[in-house]
Amino acid sequence: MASSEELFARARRRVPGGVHSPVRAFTAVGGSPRFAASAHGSRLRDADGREYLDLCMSWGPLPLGHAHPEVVAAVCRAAAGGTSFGVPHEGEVLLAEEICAALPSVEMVRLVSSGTEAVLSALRVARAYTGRAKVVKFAGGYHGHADAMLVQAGSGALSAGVPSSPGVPAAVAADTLVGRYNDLESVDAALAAHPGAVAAIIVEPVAGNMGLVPPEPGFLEGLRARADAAGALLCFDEVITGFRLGPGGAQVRFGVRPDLTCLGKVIGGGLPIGAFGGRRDVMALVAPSGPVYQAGTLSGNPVSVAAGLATLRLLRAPGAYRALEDIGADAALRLRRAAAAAGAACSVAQMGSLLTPFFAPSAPRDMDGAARCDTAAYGRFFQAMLRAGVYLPPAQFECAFLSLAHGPDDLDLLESAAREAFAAAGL
Ligand code: KE4
Repeated sequence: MASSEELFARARRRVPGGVHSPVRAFTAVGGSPRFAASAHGSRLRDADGREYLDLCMSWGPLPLGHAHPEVVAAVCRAAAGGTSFGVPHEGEVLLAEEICAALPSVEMVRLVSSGTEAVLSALRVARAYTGRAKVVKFAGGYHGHADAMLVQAGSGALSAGVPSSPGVPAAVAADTLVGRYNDLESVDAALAAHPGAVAAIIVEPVAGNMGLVPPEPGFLEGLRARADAAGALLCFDEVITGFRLGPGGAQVRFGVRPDLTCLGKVIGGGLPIGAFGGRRDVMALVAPSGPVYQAGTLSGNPVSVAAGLATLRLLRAPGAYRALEDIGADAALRLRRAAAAAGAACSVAQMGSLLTPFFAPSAPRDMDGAARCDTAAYGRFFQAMLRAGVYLPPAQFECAFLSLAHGPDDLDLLESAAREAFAAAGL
């Protein structure tokens, strides 16, 4: 196999930035991206034969770890029976039933092929249901790359310095109102400025695209009350948190019932998927039961669905979610211990199997706080961890993901690598 450097050079000739998704390009951390050769469990092997402890884990779809044998077997079985039908099949019914059983707020659901597609579809049906055009999102919130969501977006849009992307028409951006995460007064201001005009409030119930920023007590409940008072729908973007922060995602963990939910990542077990769902009276508007058009050649793809069903089944094993919580807490403890030993200004935010080491005296509560982090320090830490054999998300404004495949030896490696990296990076 060609080396990462060779592959990156070839890729840059044919692919914008040499990658198929910007966050992979190491823009925020410097250096050249590693090209994967294979991955198993908690480990990623690159084209140069180097093995890393993986804490990016494909950005969230793999709570069981890479290439879980039962997921791979389910994928192989499904593929051998047909990789795509373009015709309804049992698997898509089973996955829809499983999502609705796990998420009480989701009475009906439509499968799609990405989180972006789930969000853009959910917002379309919210606009149709309310007859309104405007949507409230939050600075640093990332909901995929649909035009309306590339306004003060997080994740790669932020890391690449284009939170509000060129190419999004001003008329579209004008319908996207931006609040401050954990700041209900900012939502009041947006709603008051546009009375009767807001179709939906869309939020990551636990923000993962500024780095990990949990909701402060009362924030989600406050959004619920404000959506009700304004006649707007509340949409939880649970593409990261769905089936990760418990079988009921963040909405069950925090006890706040949205009108619409967007899912992705985990429900596809590492294969392309997304889903949007919610109240039956809202989803009934979606074609062909209603007039809101939404479609997809590969929606409900049998191979993606098989991987998702196998993943959700394994997550239902007794103690699986408890173990995910414990692994995440242990990983955060190790990083905090290493930072303290180094006297590094690094604050580790953690919830369940999500965590972010913020290079700041305290973990942020919103995008302004995240923006004050020392992203250059994160870059040095990332590179030092890479040299020590640990692959973190290549950007400060992202979450690290743990999995059931991350065992005690992995966490020991994480801690020893972090001690080395804090020292080596002069942090
Ligand atoms: P996709 O279209 O990438 O499947 O999902 C978009 C999306 C929607 N909502 C949330 C909360 C998300 O985190 C995402 C995608 N997450 C990023 C990582 N922060 C995916 C990685 C990438 O863009 O390559």
